[in-house]
Amino acid sequence: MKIRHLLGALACSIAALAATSTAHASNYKQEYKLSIVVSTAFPWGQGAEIWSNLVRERTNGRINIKLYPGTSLVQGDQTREFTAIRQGLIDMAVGSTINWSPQVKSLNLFSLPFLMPDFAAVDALIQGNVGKRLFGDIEKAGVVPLAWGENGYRQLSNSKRVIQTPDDMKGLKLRVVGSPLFIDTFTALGANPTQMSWADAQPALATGAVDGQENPLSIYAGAKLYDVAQKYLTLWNYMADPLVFVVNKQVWESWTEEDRAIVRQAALDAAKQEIAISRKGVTPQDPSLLKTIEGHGVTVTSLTPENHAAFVKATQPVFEKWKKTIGEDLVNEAVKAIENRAK
Ligand code: X2X
Repeated sequence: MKIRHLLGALACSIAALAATSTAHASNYKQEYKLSIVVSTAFPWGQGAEIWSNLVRERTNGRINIKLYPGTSLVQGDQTREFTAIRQGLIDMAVGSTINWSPQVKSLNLFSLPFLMPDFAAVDALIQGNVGKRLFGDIEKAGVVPLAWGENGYRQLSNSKRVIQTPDDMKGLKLRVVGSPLFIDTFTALGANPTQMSWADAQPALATGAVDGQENPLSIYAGAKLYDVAQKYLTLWNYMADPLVFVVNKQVWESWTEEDRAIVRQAALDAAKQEIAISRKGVTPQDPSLLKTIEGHGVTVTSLTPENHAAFVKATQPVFEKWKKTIGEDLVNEAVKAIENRAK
């Protein structure tokens, strides 16, 4: 008797279990849309591809991700990407802090001019408590952040002249990305900044509608900007934009605990690889990408300590102004973390 009851109860709970797992499976979409600005020809897109492959393999195909480069799910308007993720028009993304900073103000932290002198400084922020606090802000804004990646140190290119000092920037028409902070920075330097999406930037450079732009070397080289007259390149390391691997909240909650753990770990693994790829060829130890760029007839200029100091000084008021928007406490913590970084 007892055993029969036991078996009966067991059968019931097995049936219940099976029911919940089919319920889960039927909640799952056939395909999850992942947004990125640039394709798999760039470290950024490769990071997204690694993530999606790891997830597909480790979930045995339960979670199937498709990449949408060119921010095509929002018609290329990268400043609308974050809102679209929150609303569920986009399921997942690997996005730049710059593009999401209109919605998550504290992400402007990384765009503060000359805050982060080197990769160790970037790491001190994203791998430390500052990174945790920023993930808290993204979460509060309704999106689930999983891992930090990297677009990279943004260098300045133009078609007109060598730039060594702020004076050299006078009147240059420069394409900048979608946070008002960039308009402030380039206005403070005497240039004439104009905000446009990456999709619009490339034709604008090709036709000479703008004289220059700023982007990591992987983007500059991958998009062959030396072929659209961007022959002067200044390495000034004025800022670097991290990438964030995220999932829409409802999508995240529709997955089983097991699958969430897989997606999170895959994001961490992919992001780690992506950071390594994005830093390749742009360090003193390995300048291979720089050499390739020089091979296309580009004049590459580095700043002397004096000229660097002149840029820092000219942009100091922008730093101070934006410190308030970002949060003084967060900026102070970031500055301290950078001072104490492992070198
Ligand atoms: O638009 C840009 O410059 C890019 C590709 O770097 C970003 O999306 C931030």
